[in-house]
Amino acid sequence: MQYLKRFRGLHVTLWLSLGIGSAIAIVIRPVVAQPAETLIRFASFNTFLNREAEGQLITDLSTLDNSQAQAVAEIIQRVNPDVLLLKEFDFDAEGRAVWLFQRNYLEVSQNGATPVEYPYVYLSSVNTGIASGFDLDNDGTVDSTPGDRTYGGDAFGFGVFPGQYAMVLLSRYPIVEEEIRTFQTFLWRDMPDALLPDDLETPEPNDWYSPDELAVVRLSSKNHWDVPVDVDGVTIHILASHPTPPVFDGPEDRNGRRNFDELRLWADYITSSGAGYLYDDAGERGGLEVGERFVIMGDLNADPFDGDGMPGAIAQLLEHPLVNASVVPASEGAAEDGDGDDHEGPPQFDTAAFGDFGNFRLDYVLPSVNLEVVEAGIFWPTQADLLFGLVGDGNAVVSSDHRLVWVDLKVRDEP
Ligand SMILES: [Ca+2]
Ligand SMILES: [Ca+2]
Ligand SMILES: [Ca+2]
Ligand SMILES: [Ca+2]
Repeated sequence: MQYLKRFRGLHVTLWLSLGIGSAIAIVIRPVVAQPAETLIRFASFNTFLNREAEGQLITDLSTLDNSQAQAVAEIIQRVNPDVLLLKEFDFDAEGRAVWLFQRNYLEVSQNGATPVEYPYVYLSSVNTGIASGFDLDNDGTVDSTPGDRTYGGDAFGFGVFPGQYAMVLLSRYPIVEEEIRTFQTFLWRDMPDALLPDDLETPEPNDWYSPDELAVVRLSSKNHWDVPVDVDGVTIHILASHPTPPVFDGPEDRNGRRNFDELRLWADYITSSGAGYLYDDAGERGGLEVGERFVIMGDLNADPFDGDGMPGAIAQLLEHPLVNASVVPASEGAAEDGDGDDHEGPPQFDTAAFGDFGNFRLDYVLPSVNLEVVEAGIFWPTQADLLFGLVGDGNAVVSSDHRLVWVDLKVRDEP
């Protein structure tokens, strides 16, 4: 593991490996009086802080000793990101759960780690668990009673109550609230050449959803946010999403197709000429201006090599000319854990551990080409590491079934 911390007046890079027989190196270099660039750590973490009942997360986080929340908080404290996107963090409109998570966990030292504070917080409602009023999973009934999987199957995004599996952005830098854009209500059918699924038992094409359903079916399974963050006068757009996993469906592959198009939304959004069809929740059209800086973050539920996603889904972003995917975050823990499975993908790049299904690369922090990557990594210690207990062996969830992914970016005044 490598941790990079900033101190007043000095940049201290501390290579600290807790494995046996390892070396420790400390490099101290002075910072010029008027720094022309800032080093910032961006991170994405699917925290698994979702619960089966509305309000349960608030109850859990009202304590100081929920062991899962402690492990999640310690991971965040150990990595110490500056801008952090949490996924699978249940939504409440007052932001009570995230307030409690900050006060009772992040701002409390976990196992001697330094507490972390995030003065800027963004969250919004998501499509998970919002009843559509239609039979979207085509099981023959419209389920509008929250609390079970058949309800989730008919919701705009899968969730057993409104707001399950939501997202939260935490930042040490100001969020430019008046310029936030969200795409919660953008309709799937309004994407040109959308990969609308087909009911294979009827001759008509692309008819899994009826015309009445397509008039309400939303593309984003949670939400797609463009949250601008002001880094010492430089605006960086955080493009946050959590596309649906490409599984839990039938031969029509409605979730695989949706995952592909949810990723395409960002590929089009960052290509100004291709984004004219997009409208946000305020009715404004179009995508990012040419030359803007951005970081696409999230559990994107798409592995470049393995799993049930549609071919080319994540390549829409990894191979996009405006995305800087030159540095692939890796970890020794993932390399150790994934060694020996039958996957094609290199195990050291995996970010999620799904037991018998193996490990997958699903979580991403993808900057724009006009941002320079200095370091990148995944919080996945090896078994010999003193911090291994925070992730465990993958057979039971200690903190999360996903790992925190981070990227250090150099932000210049002039790109
Ligand atoms: Ca239907
Ligand atoms: Ca149904
Ligand atoms: Ca059909
Ligand atoms: Ca793998």
